[in-house]
Amino acid sequence: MQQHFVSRRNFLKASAVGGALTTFSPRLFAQEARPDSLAGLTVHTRVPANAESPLPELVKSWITPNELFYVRSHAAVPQIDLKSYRLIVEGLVETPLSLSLEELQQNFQATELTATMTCAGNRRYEHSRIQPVGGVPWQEGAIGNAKWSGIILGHVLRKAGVKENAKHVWFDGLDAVEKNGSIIPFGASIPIAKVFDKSGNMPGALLCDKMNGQPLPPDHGWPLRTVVPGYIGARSVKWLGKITVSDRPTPNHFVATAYKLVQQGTDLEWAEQAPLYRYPLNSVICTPSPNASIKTGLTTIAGFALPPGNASARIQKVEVSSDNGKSWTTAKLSSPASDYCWMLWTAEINVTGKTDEVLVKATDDQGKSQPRKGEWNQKGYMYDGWHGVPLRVES
Ligand SMILES: Nc1nc2c(c(=O)[nH]1)N[C@H]1C(S)=C(S)[C@@H](COP(=O)(O)O)O[C@H]1N2
Ligand SMILES: [Mo]
Repeated sequence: MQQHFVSRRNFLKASAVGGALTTFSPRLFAQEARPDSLAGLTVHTRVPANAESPLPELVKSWITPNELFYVRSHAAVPQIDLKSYRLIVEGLVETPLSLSLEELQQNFQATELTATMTCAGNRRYEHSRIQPVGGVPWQEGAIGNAKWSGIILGHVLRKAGVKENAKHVWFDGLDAVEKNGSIIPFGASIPIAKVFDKSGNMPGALLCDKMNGQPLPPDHGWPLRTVVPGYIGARSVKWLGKITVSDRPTPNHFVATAYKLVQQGTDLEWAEQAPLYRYPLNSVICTPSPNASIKTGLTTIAGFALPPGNASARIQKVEVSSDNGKSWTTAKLSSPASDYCWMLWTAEINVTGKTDEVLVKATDDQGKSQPRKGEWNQKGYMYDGWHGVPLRVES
């Protein structure tokens, strides 16, 4: 065992580029061993892995291929041994459970759903144009639509027997996030009412072991993650280790403190704000790319639109403008309308010598449209203002 450790260290030393990596780090090793997992993405950081999808790739298909799906991680991919892996279910349940992946797969019925996942920080750089914010400076590519399969969380909780005073379900990852000098798991919780929600055509939460028909890639939470349709990505915990049924939201940093909309950032404001759950209505232009040179006349633009995160919400229309929002052209929706899923769209716009930008905005079936500007907040979450792409017009 010791020998094995040393040889990995030597291997790492030998393979470190320019001597940058001098001490053995098991957390780095996990990432370095898979140098290509982010190859198709625009990388912000490698360890932890934070990388977004190139926008032109995103609109090529309603389902986002795994290798093009954004990765948002707060720590390195944990090394998990499937032989000893157990999903723990505890808290306000009659019978706590400890299940191997195989036991989960054999004792519960598999199901599949298609849902869009997006990071609450998607489009964060827009906030920074108003006033600088920290965090990964996501552009518009921290979003994707996938077929998730696995086991309905409600079935597992029923098996454990939920006690009457249960109100929230906590999820703890097996990763190790450094926060204010200590190491914590990434965690989330959702109201138990979401787990058993019947308003959509799919379960409120899934214990997911397959993404687009393949075992979950390591970056996306192998061997098991939660998928919570309609909620910000942060509620879909990767490398899931423990589920706790409780009468309150989790005290984990990522619910108790992060993922809230605050402006001043006083202790009082942090304490008063509720954790974010559902994502908002949004739309983005994916092609042409910023500063592309375009000939005057008709040009095709394409993108996606995301209905807000409740089951029945639909995109009613997507509109584009080439004259700063004075006039709007209705886009053609080119993909299925499905609960918790984005729609792809294309539009023909007339580019003139005066055009310097194209804009998009979406309206949902409640008649609500995106605001011109998103509301700034300290952590740069939920940017939902009109998306604009600057163009260079060739005359
Ligand atoms: N254990 C764990 N789960 C996690 C995270 C994390 O860092 N650790 N990041 C969350 C955030 S903020 C998002 S947006 C989604 C991203 O999922 P993806 O990387 O599969 O796209 O995972 C969520 N689940
Ligand atoms: Mo996120």
